[in-house]
Amino acid sequence: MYNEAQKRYREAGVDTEEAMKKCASIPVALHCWQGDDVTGFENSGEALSGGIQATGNYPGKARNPAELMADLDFTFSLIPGKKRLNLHAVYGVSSSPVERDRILPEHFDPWLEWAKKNNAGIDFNPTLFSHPKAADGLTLSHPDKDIRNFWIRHVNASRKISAYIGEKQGNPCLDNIWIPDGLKDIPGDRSGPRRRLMESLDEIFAKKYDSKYIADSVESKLFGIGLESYTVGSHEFYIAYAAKRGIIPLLDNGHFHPTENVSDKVSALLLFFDRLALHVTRNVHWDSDHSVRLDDAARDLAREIVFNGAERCLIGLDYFDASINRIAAWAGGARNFQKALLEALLLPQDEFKTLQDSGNYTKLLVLQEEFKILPFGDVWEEYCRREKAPGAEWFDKVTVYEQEITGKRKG
Ligand code: RNT
Ligand code: ZN
Repeated sequence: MYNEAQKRYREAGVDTEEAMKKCASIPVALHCWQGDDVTGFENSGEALSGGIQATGNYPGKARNPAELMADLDFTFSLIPGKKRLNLHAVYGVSSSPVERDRILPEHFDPWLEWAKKNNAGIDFNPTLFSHPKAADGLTLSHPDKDIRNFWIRHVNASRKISAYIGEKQGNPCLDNIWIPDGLKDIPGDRSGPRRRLMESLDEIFAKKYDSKYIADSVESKLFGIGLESYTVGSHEFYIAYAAKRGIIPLLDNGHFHPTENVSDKVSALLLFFDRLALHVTRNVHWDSDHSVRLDDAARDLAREIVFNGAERCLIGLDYFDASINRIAAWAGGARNFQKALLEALLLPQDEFKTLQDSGNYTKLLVLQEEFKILPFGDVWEEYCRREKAPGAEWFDKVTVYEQEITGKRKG
């Protein structure tokens, strides 16, 4: 089947071998927080806050580091391609409770060990939500300087951890700052909180680290639940901030109006930024964080990543669905984005460009449609086989894991 598919693609001017090789080299970071609904290991009893929500109560979520690591071992085994692990600061491992501004690199040593075993790099995020000091939806832009300082100390501690991880693993750890800050209703002052956020970030980034160890990014947002009228860290705020200060912008495709094409932003931003970070998710009417499907949004985004230089894009997944088997949501979404990348690598980019530049829009349209029905599935199965990842039978494995492990977890 693969040989036949290879022939069909070759006739269409595309090398399947090269596409598979390239696909296997593009790192995609898996977010640890799909395994436990963004709970983390603080055991503080704080509910998830910050205007984000994991809906559903499907049984079997990971309750401690050992369970989350076991689930991740299994999930990684279901996904082809080069993988990284994306951690949040509340996933530190410690025998006693640690305040957010006191977290230390050593709390993440168990994760470094895990990553080494799994041959994966680690990325990191400070956690500025699900905490009493973020209860009113304001952190780095809070009018109270003591609260701002607390969160500045937390982000400082996080960047120190990221640099430590980067040094240990021998490649930069992406440290992504997302804050929930916003207001439910129409602000009386839109400028003040933004100025305070800018000043907090400037204080944070005054501390310089070697770019061999850490890559800093800032993630914008449109709105949060309960914070619908105003978002301090809006798209314009962060694009301008990142451009002026030499920081990487991070686009989460759930953080834009549903009719906006995030894929279209990639080529524009990569003309002005060296690198672009991405959170890949699926927004259903709002920032709902559904597991990624192989839909047009995912395909278009993958195509722009591939066409504009995947090595300049730092790809991470970001969704948290608690209404279905969490591992199926995790691995299924990752597999779907892998499919989108492989599909994009199987397109004749140069030919598309030539057709466009010579004004042959008729053939450009026809060809793009024809490529949709080439035997992609056979190349995908071959890619999975070579990557020692399961093909279509991956879900049978999830079912067994559920019967034997996650299904037996109570509470
Ligand atoms: C929230 C942002 C952010 C979080 C994670 C948990 O809207 O997308 O990236 O999802 O940090
Ligand atoms: Zn995100």
